[in-house]
Amino acid sequence: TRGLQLRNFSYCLNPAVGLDTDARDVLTAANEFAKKEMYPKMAEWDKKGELPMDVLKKAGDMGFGAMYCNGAFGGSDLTRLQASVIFEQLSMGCVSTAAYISIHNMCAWMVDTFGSEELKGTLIPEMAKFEKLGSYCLTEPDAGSDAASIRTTATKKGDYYVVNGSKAFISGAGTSDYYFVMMKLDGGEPGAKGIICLMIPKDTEGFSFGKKEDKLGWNSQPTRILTFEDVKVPVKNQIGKDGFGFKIAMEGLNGGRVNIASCSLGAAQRSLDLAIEHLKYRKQFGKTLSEFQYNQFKLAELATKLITSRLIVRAAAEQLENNDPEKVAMCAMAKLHATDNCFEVVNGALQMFGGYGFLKDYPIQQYLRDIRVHQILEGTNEMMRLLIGRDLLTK
Ligand code: FAD
Ligand code: 2MC
Repeated sequence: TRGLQLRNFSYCLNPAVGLDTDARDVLTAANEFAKKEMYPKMAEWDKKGELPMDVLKKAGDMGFGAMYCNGAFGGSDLTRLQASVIFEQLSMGCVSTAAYISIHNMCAWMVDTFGSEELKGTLIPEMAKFEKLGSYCLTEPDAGSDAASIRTTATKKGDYYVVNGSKAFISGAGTSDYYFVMMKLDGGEPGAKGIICLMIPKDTEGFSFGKKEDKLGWNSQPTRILTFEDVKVPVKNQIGKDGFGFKIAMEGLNGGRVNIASCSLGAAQRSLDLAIEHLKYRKQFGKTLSEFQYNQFKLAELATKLITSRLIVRAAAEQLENNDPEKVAMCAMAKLHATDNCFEVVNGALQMFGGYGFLKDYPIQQYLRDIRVHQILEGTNEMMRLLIGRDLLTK
């Protein structure tokens, strides 16, 4: 676990640079947790393909289950910047597990911000401790990037909605307890304004799961299709008002995008730390690889990509915290920049390991496999360009 140690001497990649004392304390706690509880198991979880429930419970004890939710309901009251710092550190220990924790936190925040007092009082304390797990359900087989075109439908019948339809690619599906599902309201407005969000518990009649998807990465968390056949959901399980489901989903994703980008930072930091150690140790042509100027320059380029990524992610986290009007474009920019650049950092670090980088005995290939999907999910990086472009052209 050498590379997970925080260096005390001057090191421009030090993730604590620029942070205040509180954020540094949070960083140290998350770093220790990742080093002790996650990194030693990361390869095993990749093979096993199940969420490590014991470690999630310990993460709950650390306050990582509802990080930026209100303390009144059991949340940790952390800032978005502090949460980003935590996700960066946790992903050094296991990207896939850290990323699931980020989705769970996005769900908890949606309840905390838009849910009824009753839902907050019931769900947040359980979710904060990872006693109950959450899944975010927007994508459908025929509606991915064009999320407002979803077809899962809720028909209101007295105190209940009757839900029919399906969701695709749902992280945590089958294991999670609470499903936060976006759907069309029968008879509601067309498009984004006709969408509602319902919390559907796992064991509800008519709610079933598809097979566990076989994936390139993100293997410590299951991904499945969900099917709803005449599922009865009490109206009191609705998060927010009629017509606000899409807005709630998008507001959740602003934070989700910063968090996923933070998970790419951790993978890039760790891969670069490992590559630096390898270059100093491995000899070819009678010299250590670090003595070749090509490698020195390459390291400098990769380090610059990592630092620019971290800076934009932290700036977006602060804008989100302050609810700045630019937050949507800024979160999109942070996700686009950090997930693309950090993938290049990890790929470049893998190259420095030569053939060893390709072996499963070494962790870099897992970081690479795990962060590839960050360029696709929580809105593809093409959709991030769309959001940024709209912001530029409509002001
Ligand atoms: P499509 O929308 O079909 O896009 C295909 C390609 O076309 C992409 O490159 C896209 O950028 C491009 N494209 C589409 N429209 C345009 C356009 N207008 N201009 C230019 N290019 C365009 N979803 C959830 O709701 N909950 C989850 O928990 C969840 N977890 C996931 C976990 C994994 C491992 C994966 C792989 C996906 C997950 N998703 C989840 C779904 C994810 O959000 C979608 O895969 C993603 O939004 C893209 O949708 P799509 O796969 O349907 O691709
Ligand atoms: N934050 C706040 N509001 C937003 C928003 C955001 N990020 N994005 C859109 N909105 C608002 C928008 O302002 C509009 O509100 P209003 O009518 O009040 O002006 C409303 O939502 C409808 O938006 P658009 O008119 O932009 O809708 P359109 O259909 O044209 O495009 C688009 C929306 C492409 C931005 C959206 O569909 C999108 O983000 N697609 C990507 C889907 C996605 O991110 N999926 C991730 C699934 S989760 C996942 O992958 C996990 C791993 C958990």
